Amino acid sequence: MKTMPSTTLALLTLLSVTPLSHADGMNMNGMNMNNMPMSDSMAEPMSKKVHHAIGIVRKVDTANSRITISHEPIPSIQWPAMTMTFAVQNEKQLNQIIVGEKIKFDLVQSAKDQYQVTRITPIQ
Ligand SMILES: [Cu+2]
Repeated sequence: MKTMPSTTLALLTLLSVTPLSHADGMNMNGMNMNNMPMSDSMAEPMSKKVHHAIGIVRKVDTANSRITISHEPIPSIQWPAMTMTFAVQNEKQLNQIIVGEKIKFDLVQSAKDQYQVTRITPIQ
């Protein structure tokens, strides 16, 4: 008689629903940006103000037009240094980008708590 211990089945079920990677979860929500000192007095209407930043490329996701960057502090939006994933405005921006290289990039607010990369320039 063939028996499979129910504990084994339970374990397999658990494993199958465990996320294999947290890399894609590194967005603004995951970073707990809500605790950052973005004061209400600084609240301004969503503008197309361009912010400039410098960082190291950690991941390039051309299929989803996303780039993960360990960026330096960005004083204009009061961000500390962190690693996070951005949507890029045009996936062609990712064509020449290599993981590990240092870049300067521009970002513009695209929605509440969301910023989109509008330009990427490798730094020699
Ligand atoms: Cu950030």
